[in-house]
Formats: sequence, C-alpha cells, structure tokens
Amino acid sequence: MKKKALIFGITGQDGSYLAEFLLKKNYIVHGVKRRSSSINTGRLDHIYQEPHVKKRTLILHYGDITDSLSVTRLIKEIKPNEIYNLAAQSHVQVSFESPEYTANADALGALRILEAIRFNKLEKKTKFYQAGTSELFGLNEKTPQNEKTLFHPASPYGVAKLYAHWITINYRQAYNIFACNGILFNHESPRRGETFVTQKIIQALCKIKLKKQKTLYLGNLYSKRDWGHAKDFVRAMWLMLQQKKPQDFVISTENQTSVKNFVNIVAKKLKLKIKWRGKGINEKAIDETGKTIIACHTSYYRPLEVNNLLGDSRKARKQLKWKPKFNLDELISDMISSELSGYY
Ligand code: NAP
Ligand code: G4F
Repeated sequence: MKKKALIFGITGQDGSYLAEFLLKKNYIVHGVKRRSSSINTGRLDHIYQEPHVKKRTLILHYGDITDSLSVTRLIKEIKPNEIYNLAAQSHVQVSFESPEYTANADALGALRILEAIRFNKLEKKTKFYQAGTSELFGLNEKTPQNEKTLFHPASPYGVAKLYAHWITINYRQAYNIFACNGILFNHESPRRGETFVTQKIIQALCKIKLKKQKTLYLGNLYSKRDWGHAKDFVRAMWLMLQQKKPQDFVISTENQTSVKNFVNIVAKKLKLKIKWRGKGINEKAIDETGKTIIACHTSYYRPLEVNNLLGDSRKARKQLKWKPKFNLDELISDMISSELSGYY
C-alpha cells in the first residue's frame, strides 16, 4: 500500500519541493490550498506534466489552517501516514503588520492539526512534522545555534512559531504522537517568494543588468544568515519522520553570509561592477558610470532585527545522515539561471 502524505502549505516554496520529493518516493500526496482571487498553484502546475506522476497521486483540496473544521475534516477523510505543516504567514516583517493573523495561522495552526490527529484517534497512525525556524533564536546571538541554544524570538512571527514548537513537543509527550520540529535555517531557491531578500536581490540585479530596472532598495545590509537550498531542506523534513523515535533537529548549511556580501556575490556573477559608498541609511552602491543602483530605504527596516544566525546541524548530520548538496555559490547560480531563463 502506498503511503499517504498531507501537506499544509503545498503551494509555497517548500511545499512544492516536498510534493515532488514525496511523489518520487511513491507517496500519494494530498495538499491543502487556500482559495485566492488569482491562481496560487504556479509552483505545482508543472508536476502534473511529469511522467512518473500518475493520475490521482497529487490531490489538492481547499482548506485553511485558520479553519479548524476544514483541518479536522481533511485529516478525518484522508487519514494520512504523514502530515507536514508548512502553512504559515512566513514573512517576518509582515508579521509586525499583521501580528494577530500571524499568531492565528502560525501558532494555532499547529495546534489545530495536532488536535485533529487526536480527535480522529490517529495518534498511532499519523506522524507530524512542524516547520520550525531559526527565527526562534532571534536575539540570542551566541553562534552557532543548535537544539540546546536558548530561544529568544524577536518578532510576532518568531513568537508564534515558539508556541507551535512547544505545542508539538507537548502533544508528543502527552499523547505519544510521533511529532517532530525541524528548526530550519533560511533556505532559498528559484521558487522563493519575491519579497524575501535573496530573491529580491537576484530579480532586481538581473533586471538592472538587462536595463529593465534602475534601482534596488534594501533595508539592513549587515544582518547575517545561514542560507541553504530548499531542495536539501525538504529532504531533511522527510528523514525526520522516518526515524525510530520523534525528535527535533536543527537543519543548516553551517556557513554564514551578510546581506551585503550576498549582493556582492550576485553582482559579481552578473558582471555588474559596483562600489559601495556612504554609511547607515545613506549607504549605496554605484555602478561604473556613477549611477546609484542599490540604496537603502527605511521601509525595509524592521522594528527589531535578528542580526546573527548560524546553525550547528551536527545532530542531523549524524542521526539523519543528512548533509546539504548545494553550497551558497551553487544556490545563487541556480537562482540566477532560473531567473534569466524565466523558468523555475
Ligand atoms: P512560503 O513560500 O511563504 O509558503 C507558505 C505556505 O503556507 C503557502 O503555501 C501559503 O499559501 C500557505 N499558507 C499561508 N497561510 C495559510 C493559511 N491560513 N492556510 C493554509 N495555508 C496557508 O514559505 P516557505 O518558505 O515554503 O516555508 C514553509 C514553512 O517553513 C513556513 O511555515 C515557514 O514559516 C517555515 N520556514 C521557512 C524557512 C525558509 O527559510 N524558507 C525557514 C524556517 C522555517 P499561499 O501560496 O496561498 O500563500
Ligand atoms: O529574506 P528575509 O525576509 O528572511 P528572514 O527574515 O531571515 O526570514 C526567513 O527565514 C526564516 C528562518 O530564519 C524563516 F523562518 C522565515 O519564514 C523566512 O523564510 O530577510 C533576511 C534578512 C533580514 O535581516 C532582513 O532585515 O535580510 C534583511 N533585509 C535587508 N533588506 C531584507 C531587505 N529583507 C527583506 N525581506 N527585504 C529587504 O529589502
């Protein structure tokens, strides 16, 4: 019998790669998509064209993680072997603008799924993956950060994810549900949303190179992130649910770069010669002709910033036998070539 997986957040970056990964492993994949006024399955549509994806192996359902009835009904009907909760309002800056919605989706969303597993008496059958985040470390700048590092979230997003982290542990301990938290550091890809900084930089610098855009506006250039490739990270999610006992794992590349250095690498790959001038909000990059092609703008600064994220993923490397296949250079090349070819 084929295993059944249910992915909340299947239309997102990770959801689409995870769906592909599980289909290749011969799963029947069910996914939850939200009703939206324009089509939101762009990251999935190509899957139906692939020869190994037979009819009825990728099945999409309407639902919403903020709607207990739809969550409970879908879990009751599908009775999945594995549930991946990737659904979230996943933008840190937006969480300062929509804190209550972020809490509802990102914190209570996890609770709704766990409670539905229990309510439908699926504790022994259904394994649960919760999409945790390095944002949990927040203001705790002691690096590298691992499973034992103290959490100090620094945004409504981080605080909501902290609840989801602990409710996952609580249901594991109280009801013996096979429930795992992945504490994933930043991961990107050609499918990354356009308002996250890596994709924003790559898309803008490609357009500037092609003379289709004049200036890229950014916020804090000095925050440091441990950026990996989403394809590597979804493999780790699946591995966590294949272990003998449920545990929590940090997933990271163990390499760190600043936003400014990320810009420099992309510019170099695109053969855009830039020179940095000024400081703080007045810092900018000019091209060979002296034109400003990158500038800072107050609207991209956050009320509170997470400056320093660098993961120590030794536990995952040892127990899951996981390690990333992409390094930063390969990630950036993949994103640039997809952007220039107009295909992801
Ligand atoms: P993403 O591209 O923003 O995808 C989020 C997904 O959640 C989308 O499918 C979105 O649907 C869905 N969603 C949002 N609100 C929902 C709701 N109320 N009901 C149902 N679905 C909803 O995020 P991602 O980068 O793939 O990340 C996946 C998960 O990992 C998220 O939980 C994120 O917080 C977490 N995470 C991400 C990273 C990272 O660096 N990428 C690192 C650590 C943790 P629409 O397509 O309709 O918007
Ligand atoms: O790309 P970002 O928006 O990602 P951030 O805030 O690190 O969050 C991402 O990673 C988390 C894992 O640690 C996930 F949980 C979360 O869901 C999301 O996927 O920003 C990265 C850094 C920040 O320090 C930000 O202040 O880039 C800085 N930045 C500078 N200028 C900018 C910009 N970020 C954005 N989005 N846009 C800018 O113009």
